[in-house]
Amino acid sequence: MRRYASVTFSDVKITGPFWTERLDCVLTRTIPSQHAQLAAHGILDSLKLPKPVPPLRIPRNKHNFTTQIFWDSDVGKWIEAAAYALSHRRDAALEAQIESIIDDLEQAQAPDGYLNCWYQEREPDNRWTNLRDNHELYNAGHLLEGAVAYFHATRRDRLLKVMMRYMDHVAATFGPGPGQKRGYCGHQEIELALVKLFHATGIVKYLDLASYFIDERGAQPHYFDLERAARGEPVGAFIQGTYEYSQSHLPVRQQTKVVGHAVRAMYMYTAMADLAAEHDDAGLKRACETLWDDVTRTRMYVTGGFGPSASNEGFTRDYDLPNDTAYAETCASVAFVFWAARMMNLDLDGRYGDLLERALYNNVLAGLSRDGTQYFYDNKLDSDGTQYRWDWHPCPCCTMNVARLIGSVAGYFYGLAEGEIAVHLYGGATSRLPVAGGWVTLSEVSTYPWSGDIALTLEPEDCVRFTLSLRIPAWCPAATAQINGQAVAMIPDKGYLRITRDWAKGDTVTLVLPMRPSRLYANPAVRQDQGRVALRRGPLVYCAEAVDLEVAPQMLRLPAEADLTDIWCADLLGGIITLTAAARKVDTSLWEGVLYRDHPPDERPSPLMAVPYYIWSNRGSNAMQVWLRE
Ligand code: FUB
Ligand code: ZN
Repeated sequence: MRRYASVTFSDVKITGPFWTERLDCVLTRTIPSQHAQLAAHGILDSLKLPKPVPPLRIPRNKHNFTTQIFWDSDVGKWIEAAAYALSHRRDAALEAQIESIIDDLEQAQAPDGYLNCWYQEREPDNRWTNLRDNHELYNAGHLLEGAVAYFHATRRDRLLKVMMRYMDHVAATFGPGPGQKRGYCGHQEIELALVKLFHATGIVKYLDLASYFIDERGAQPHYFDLERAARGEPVGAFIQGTYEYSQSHLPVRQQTKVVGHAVRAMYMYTAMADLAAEHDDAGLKRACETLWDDVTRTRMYVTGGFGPSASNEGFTRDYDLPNDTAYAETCASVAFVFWAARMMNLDLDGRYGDLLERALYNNVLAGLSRDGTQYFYDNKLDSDGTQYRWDWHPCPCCTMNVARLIGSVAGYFYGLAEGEIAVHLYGGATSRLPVAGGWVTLSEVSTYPWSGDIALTLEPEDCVRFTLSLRIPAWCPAATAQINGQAVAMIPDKGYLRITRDWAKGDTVTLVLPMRPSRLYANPAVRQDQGRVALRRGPLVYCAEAVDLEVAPQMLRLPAEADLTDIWCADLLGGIITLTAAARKVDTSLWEGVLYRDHPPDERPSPLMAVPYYIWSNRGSNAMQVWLRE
């Protein structure tokens, strides 16, 4: 069933200014600073076993839980991000840091292959006794992704071998066979990692284990019930008290609503889409499509954020998308990008690329400061100015997630199928791609997302016939294209312009995706957005920040008839396009000491300037709003 395969990031060179700047920042600033933070917070030290058990660094909460239990995952994610950096540019000092961590992990690994620094240090007798809460397999999944990425980047397989020994242990422990535990993790992640391990090694056992974990989830008798009873705990006495939280309330094929913890959900859907492709499993694909429609039609922020609620870090009700309390965890949008990429491989449908792009350019990028060292965990769409990015977090999951996605962003640009190259993302990239039995070098030059003028040059080794499929974003109804200066009929097929011809050296395709500032409105059922408007230009959603206004954005109104103008500001925030309009501000002068009056406030003219959402909060504490009163 898998019709398209992603072109791995290391086979695509980013050349455009937007992503080059973000990538350089992550490689030169974010990854080194994260290593320093991991060291400063005792996380690297926690890998050094055996040793006397030190005091907890992160105190337990009222559920007796500490996020320190998943420190191994932070290490795994950092190794993965660092491995992407090495694929771009080898760096002896960075490799030495990774090798030193591998020394510790190799040393820590138990003779039977088990490897979990928390359990081995603090609860050696409690292995695999609380899969529901304690992230044992989640930690393994992230270490595994790190190992696979490091192997791809360097061909060094020491960590990969450690993790294969561990996965052999996991495969022997879990499964439907006699004496095996019929368990799976309360925080999905290992499933998608095992698919990567299968791809790296070709060993089917790892794919089978991923399938087992996905298929067993939600089966009765419920494993988490059995495990709880074995621990002697009362029913329902756990952090969320519901299996929706971990999407284990039903077998995955029966799930039709996106519920619970958003990151868990997105990692699980990613693995489901992977397995649908691997096994040609139409039922699993259908489940993915149903869940995709559900979340993107009723539960997604305009910025590509997911999960409005802090209390479960996840989903609530349809159309419940509060702006000032939005959780919209950075990790959830990163994981949504993973899922969308898998869906693009199952089916070349522009809706996947459109929303991948929406999440990537907005909620994901907002998670990292311009200087690459500060982060948002939750991504509000309305702020009174009290939120600011932080340097680190007691639960630093989002930091390495945003780093690993930006470090590998080139891997989302292209897809390959029999006789076809699909271009999903634009922004300036070059790649040498295998197609129709030969090789073609494809160069795409653009300053996307600032301009939609895109120039593609094809250099096949020999003249060759294949299809070049170009995503035409749904926000762009007026796209045009030319081949060697001749207009092409614009008849996109499910969001892609598919051009089949004999391609020769030096052929050029010019694609123009006009980007005009435009207005977006939410379904009236989103009560928080009624009477409000959001602004966008191309893939970017905009917001108003107080620093650019005469008043806080909450005191502004953008009349429906106001024209929007886009302006390139070379000296602002490294060069961005701002949107401006003649807006109206509330006149507060008659409201001094008055709470209620019998007529509304007067308004005065006031200019609006809006900046891309992803770049907000880079100029100090600052009120901000995405959905403006109209
Ligand atoms: O539980 C591990 C990670 O920490 C989750 O994915 C995030 O939501 C945060 O809770
Ligand atoms: Zn996170």
